[in-house]
Amino acid sequence: MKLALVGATGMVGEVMLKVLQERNFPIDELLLVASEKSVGKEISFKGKNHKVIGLEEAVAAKPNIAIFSAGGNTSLEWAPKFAAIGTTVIDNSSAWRMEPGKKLIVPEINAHLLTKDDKIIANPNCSTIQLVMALAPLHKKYKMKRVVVSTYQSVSGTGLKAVQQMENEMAGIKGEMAYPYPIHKNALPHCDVFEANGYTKEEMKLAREPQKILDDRTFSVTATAVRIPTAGGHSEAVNVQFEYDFELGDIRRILHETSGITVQDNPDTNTYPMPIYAHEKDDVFVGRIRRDETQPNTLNMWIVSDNLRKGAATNAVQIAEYLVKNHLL
Ligand code: 2RA
Repeated sequence: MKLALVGATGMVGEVMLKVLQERNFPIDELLLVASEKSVGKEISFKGKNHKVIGLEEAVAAKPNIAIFSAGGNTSLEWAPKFAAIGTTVIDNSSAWRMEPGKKLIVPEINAHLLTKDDKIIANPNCSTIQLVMALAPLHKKYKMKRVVVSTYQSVSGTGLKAVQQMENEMAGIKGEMAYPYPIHKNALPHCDVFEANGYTKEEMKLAREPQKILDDRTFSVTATAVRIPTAGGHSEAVNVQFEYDFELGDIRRILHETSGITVQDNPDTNTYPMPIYAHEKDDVFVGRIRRDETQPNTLNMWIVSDNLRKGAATNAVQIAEYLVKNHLL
């Protein structure tokens, strides 16, 4: 198996290498790919140093799989070039997610849709993945009508520059700004750019991606995405109205029984998910499960997950594992 990691020098790329090693993904040859300015850099994987190469050289090497985490523009230009020579691309950017004919995959929910013909596969947005991981099994039984979600997103979702801004501000150092305002001791209701409808791109990803993943447009999602100065993961306060009424015990049972979900929910012992403890884990953690007494068939819950792992790297590697296991390459 020849695997190319495009965006190897970024935060997600770094986590991707960690996850590939932890899960012992079967790699005979690893190609670490980045922009020209990083070509020649050395990165260690499984105790062996690998020199970073450029995109032209990576395409010429004809990898079996190329996992991209290099931004939308690079994906739009280069994913088709890899696909054209038979490489299967798993892309972390938003470039292909809503493209008709491109599949948007969370393996626990819809990996069964994948075929040998899928040469560009989209990894959903991190805040979408943790949301649908918890909602999918509940939707199956109780049928969602409307979801209201407020996110509390880690600076790591923006990248290295944002983490550096937070650390500089905490240390009282003036440095480069990733955000229009200070992030230390602050909360920015502004993730990604604003669209004409007054929502941010991040909020519209949460409004659009779940319907494609669950293949159901009978429910709607409205979101407010907020950046907060944490480093461990994204948190979400979710209010979901169902078609049918539910028993809280059954909601908890369904979530307990869902692979990839850990329920942490006991007010008597102050047990609930927190990003500081979700950091570097692959599960999606759910707590604060309670009925919304203000309207029928409605549930509140709190969902936390490491946005760089299940929100990006681990989900992409799980897609690659599914392709290998089911001989779809
Ligand atoms: C963010 N989900 O958190 C976006 C991209 N990683 O900024």
